Amino acid sequence: MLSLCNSIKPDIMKRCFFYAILFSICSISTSYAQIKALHPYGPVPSENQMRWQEMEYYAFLHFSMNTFTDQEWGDGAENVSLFNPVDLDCRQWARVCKEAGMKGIIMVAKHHCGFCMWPTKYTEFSVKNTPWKDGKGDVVRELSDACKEYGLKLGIYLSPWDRNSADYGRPEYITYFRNQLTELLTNYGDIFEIWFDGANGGSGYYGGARETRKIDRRTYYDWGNTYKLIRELQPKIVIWNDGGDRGDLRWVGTESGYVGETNWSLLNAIGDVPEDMLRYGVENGERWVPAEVNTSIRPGWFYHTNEDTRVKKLPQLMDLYYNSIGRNGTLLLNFPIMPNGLINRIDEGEVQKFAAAIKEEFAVNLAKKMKIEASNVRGKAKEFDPENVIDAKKDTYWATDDGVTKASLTISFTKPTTFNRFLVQEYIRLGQRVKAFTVEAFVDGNWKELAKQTTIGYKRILRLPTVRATAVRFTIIDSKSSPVISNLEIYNAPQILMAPSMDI
Ligand code: FUL
Repeated sequence: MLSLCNSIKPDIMKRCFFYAILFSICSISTSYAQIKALHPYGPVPSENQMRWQEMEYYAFLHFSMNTFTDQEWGDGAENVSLFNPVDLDCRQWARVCKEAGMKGIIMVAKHHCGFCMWPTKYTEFSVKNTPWKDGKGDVVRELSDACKEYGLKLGIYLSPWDRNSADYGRPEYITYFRNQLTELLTNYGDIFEIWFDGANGGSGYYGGARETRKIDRRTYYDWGNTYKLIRELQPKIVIWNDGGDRGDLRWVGTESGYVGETNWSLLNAIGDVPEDMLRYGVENGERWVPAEVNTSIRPGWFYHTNEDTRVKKLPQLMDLYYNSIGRNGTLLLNFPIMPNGLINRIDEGEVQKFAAAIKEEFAVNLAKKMKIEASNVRGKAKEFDPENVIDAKKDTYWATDDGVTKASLTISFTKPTTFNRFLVQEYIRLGQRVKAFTVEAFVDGNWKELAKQTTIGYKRILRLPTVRATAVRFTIIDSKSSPVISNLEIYNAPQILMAPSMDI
């Protein structure tokens, strides 16, 4: 018996030892996995919204019958023979936009007057009955070709309100509207964004009826089924809609060119969206609906000669940039096309200066290759190392342990360094989390607060007073959950000096 025990014992002991090792390996790796796992917090962007957000800056082009009648809104009774842009050159539009650093163009294919810039099968009120190219022209086709040539994405503005159509206000119009959408989303390649303006119903020509027609903007267009059609035809599209149904993107409640400093990319799934929600988003909103800032380089959306002296200049364009892209929004900047079919040289000149200034401001990232330390690193893991915010890779990030919603990153310069811009990005694929943060500079042995701000989101850029410092401290003082920061940059932007100008 004893000899039997003796012979079993070493075997049992070996097994016990083996299981003990296995158990400890398992528990170590489980707790490591627990530390590491970082789950999305709240709503997150779709792939389409992500692709769109990364475009940052793109153009709007307003060109229609209004261009020839010197109006902002046509009533739908315009004479088509007025449309004759003799020098029309969509390659010029694309070149100007490309040189401006834009990533795409959204063109007005149909404004409220109902005039169609492509030879649609469904109405006579289109380019096909104009003197331009003897009715053989197609502005959407020409722009789509030019965008392909210049590597730009194409977007379409199709006004739901149609002041020309005899059917507007009746169920038949919805079929007409969807037929037009189908043409536009089938025949011109990939469309990155579709834009449905909020102006809906009122007085108009309406096939000669010349009356006022009211619709219920929530129910009339049956947006649910229209969206289904759009997504079938263009699976990669994003929908902008200010007309009664939540699309993928939101208006910011103003056309003056800014979104709130606090800007959550969230809204509630249903319910009214008052102006302050458009401006700031909703902190605990149930859906990801990011902000697009739309504005024109001139006071009007359409071209008016008398606005040639009122084109936005560099300081205004810079404000636009920081108040849109710098506040977790995108910038949709409009060029009115002239009756000859070209973008005005003044607009081109201003936007080129703007592009050059942006390039100059963001030329040298002073945070690159500097020493960076964090007050907390999730699981002390390499995967969440603070170095990730200065590695120029958009899919790596710094994150903190669960429950740590207050944390800082300190960047030490190798020598005293002058700077005045701070850029920071959250890794929004895991949700928008940061609620408040500060930026401080280490000047003459003391920390000096340069800014105290709220949200970050996809990108936040701060214009700071110019300081000379040996270190910068970025502190998240409040966050919905562990902050996840993917990028941080520091710049010293040159001062913009403007020659005094006189409006004639
Ligand atoms: C507005 C429209 O009524 C304007 O004419 C312009 O198209 C602008 C972008 O949206 O609401």
